[in-house]
Amino acid sequence: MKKALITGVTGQDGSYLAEFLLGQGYQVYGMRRRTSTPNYENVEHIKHRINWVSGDLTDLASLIEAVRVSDPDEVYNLAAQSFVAASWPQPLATGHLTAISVTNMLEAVRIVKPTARFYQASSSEMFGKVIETPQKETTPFYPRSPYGVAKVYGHWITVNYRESFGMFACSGILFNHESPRRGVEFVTRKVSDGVARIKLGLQKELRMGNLDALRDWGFAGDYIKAMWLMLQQDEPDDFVISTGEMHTVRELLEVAFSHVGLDYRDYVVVDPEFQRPAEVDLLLGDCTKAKEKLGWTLEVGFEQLVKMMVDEDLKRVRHEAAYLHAMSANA
Ligand code: NDP
Ligand code: GDR
Repeated sequence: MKKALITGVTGQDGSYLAEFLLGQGYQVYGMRRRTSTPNYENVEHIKHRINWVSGDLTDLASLIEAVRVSDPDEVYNLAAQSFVAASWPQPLATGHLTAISVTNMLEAVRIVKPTARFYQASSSEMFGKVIETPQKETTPFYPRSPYGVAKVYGHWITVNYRESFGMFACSGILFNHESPRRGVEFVTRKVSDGVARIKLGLQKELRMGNLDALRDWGFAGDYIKAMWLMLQQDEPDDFVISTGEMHTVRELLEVAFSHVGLDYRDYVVVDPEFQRPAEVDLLLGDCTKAKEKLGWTLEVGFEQLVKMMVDEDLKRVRHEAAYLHAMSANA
């Protein structure tokens, strides 16, 4: 039985990846950090099947121990400060968690189990300012946020450990991918949650930032398969993973609101609070290399993804509202 260690297992991608690897017959070790209130929302259904190890990205000793205890064949390094907008008010924390901690994790693997295969969660945010479209593995980086800058470091240190120490280390340059498990501050989930609340009469408006931003949005459940495929190859390499289709935030709003019979223009308010100091105007990926070398394919398209997210939020918000109603009736 193969063993995999996942950092960031409680997050969106980690939860789908853990599910997938369990389905492939892996023994899954999930690293979690200590928090005052444990957060298992995304992994509640598989919690008892995961071997839990504690560790924090910023604490090398804990990472060494996590690798020692799990003795993994594969390590998926997904943990990070992943919210771009938070990286301006917290640039140093983002640097520690999203950049330097990649070296911590690589060091833990190099010291304890250098033969383990290593996946680094790199990002299309590294491309940032448009230099070339569509963006592929050879497109130069020009990050536009402290988060993007940190991810560039994570990418190059992964490549460097591969070249310096012969480690099987891959960097997956993934474009935006979403799901009902997406954090609620990210734009797709903010919209699906907002639409559900407005539809159910619990919210009157949705305050948004730049509606003209263009993104290449895919489904997280498809993207985690690409991570696994990268670690099954004969040679380590870096791959762009994307849909090759882009849409504006405005189109996202149109699809989401019209799915419940509403017009977004009646509810959306543009609020400067959600504009970024420097924006990435456009991301569009070319994943020809992944299709050809990994045989990776997409299953869920943009509209299907948005509707799935709205439907799931409608169910959840309805359930929460019914619970609150019952509580107030009993009070
Ligand atoms: P999430 O924000 O959903 O998950 C982040 C995870 O990192 C959580 O499990 C979080 O734990 C964990 N984490 C944060 N800080 C620490 C720490 N100090 N020690 C240990 N664990 C920590 O991110 P996603 O699942 O969306 O993304 C996964 C990775 O892929 C990230 O590195 C992200 O930057 C990258 N990425 C994501 C893309 C996307 O579109 N989703 C695209 C490209 C790259 P906790 O639950 O305790 O907060
Ligand atoms: P992003 O995702 O920054 O691309 O990073 P996010 O969903 O936060 O923003 C996408 C685009 O939407 C615009 N936008 C808004 N964004 C948010 N969050 N809230 C708003 O109200 C809003 N209005 C407009 C943004 O300006 C932006 O252009 C995600 C993260 O998962 C990263 O970890 C990952 O590396 C990249 O995707 C690829």
